[in-house]
Amino acid sequence: MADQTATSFVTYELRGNVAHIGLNRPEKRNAISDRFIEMIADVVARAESEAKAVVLFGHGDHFCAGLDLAEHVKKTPIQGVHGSRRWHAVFAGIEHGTIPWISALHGAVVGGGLELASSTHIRVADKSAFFALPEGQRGIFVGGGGSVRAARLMGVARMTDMMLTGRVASAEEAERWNLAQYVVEKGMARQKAHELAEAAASNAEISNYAVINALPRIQDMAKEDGLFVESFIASFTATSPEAEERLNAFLEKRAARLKTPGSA
Ligand code: 1HE
Repeated sequence: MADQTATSFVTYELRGNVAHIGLNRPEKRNAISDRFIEMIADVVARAESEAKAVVLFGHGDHFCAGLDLAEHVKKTPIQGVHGSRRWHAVFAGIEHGTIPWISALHGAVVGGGLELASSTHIRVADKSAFFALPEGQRGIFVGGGGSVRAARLMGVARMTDMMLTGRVASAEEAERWNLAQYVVEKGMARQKAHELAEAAASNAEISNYAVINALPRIQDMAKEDGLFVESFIASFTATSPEAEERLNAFLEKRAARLKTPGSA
């Protein structure tokens, strides 16, 4: 049956300045229905108003099994277009919002679940995570931004292979393919994501905003245009009051030094 319950499909908890947002429809493997996508839209807005970073995770044994297929079978073509465009808008609110999102992935990261993860800024997979795009097997196509975001992360050749053959990638393969930036032991993804979120939350807000909003746009520009825009963003951020304080803190030896890889 499609989604008709009154339960909330998301949990929201503020841990310091990091919002933990949980996909919470485990009995349907966190499959995303129309109602569910609106609940995600609500928590995106809430997190932006009170957090400095977000950890996104799934309750139950899986991150997300993608689109709610039970609901999808009843849609007309134009309803399908509107549904896909709504996913685009909500996921764009994550990708080009104001704060960094770190996804903690386990179990199925499948179809629309991979599209959702691809709209976050850093992906942490635990060793139970598996990645697939079974749209071809279901007779449909990606509709949550996957042809743009997931293809850019892993490359169109790998995505074509996944979609044509139903190839399922392990966490380790996903890391090699750039679908995940970290692989951790089973059950540890949320903790690792929280550590990364805290680190990102401690940056200057203006730098995070530039990383989230300027970096992906510059990738879409011609080289000379990208370099030109970069100079303006570099100057704008470097002359901000936040930068002045942070640069002085470094010069006056009040700021922590970089840790070398492997040091505690
Ligand atoms: C669902 C969905 C779903 C599970 N929509 N109901 N996504 C897929 O093609 C993935 C489909 N799901 C699976 O392959 C498996 O469910 C899992 C590998 C993710 C998990 O397996 P398992 O054995 O733990 O669970 P299950 O027994 O298959 O599913 C439990 C219930 O969740 C069951 O319902 P029940 O009423 O029989 O208990 C399933 O029907 C239900 N369920 N996944 C609806 N996706 C914007 S375009 C994006 C396009 C896509 O995302 S296409 C990919 C869709």
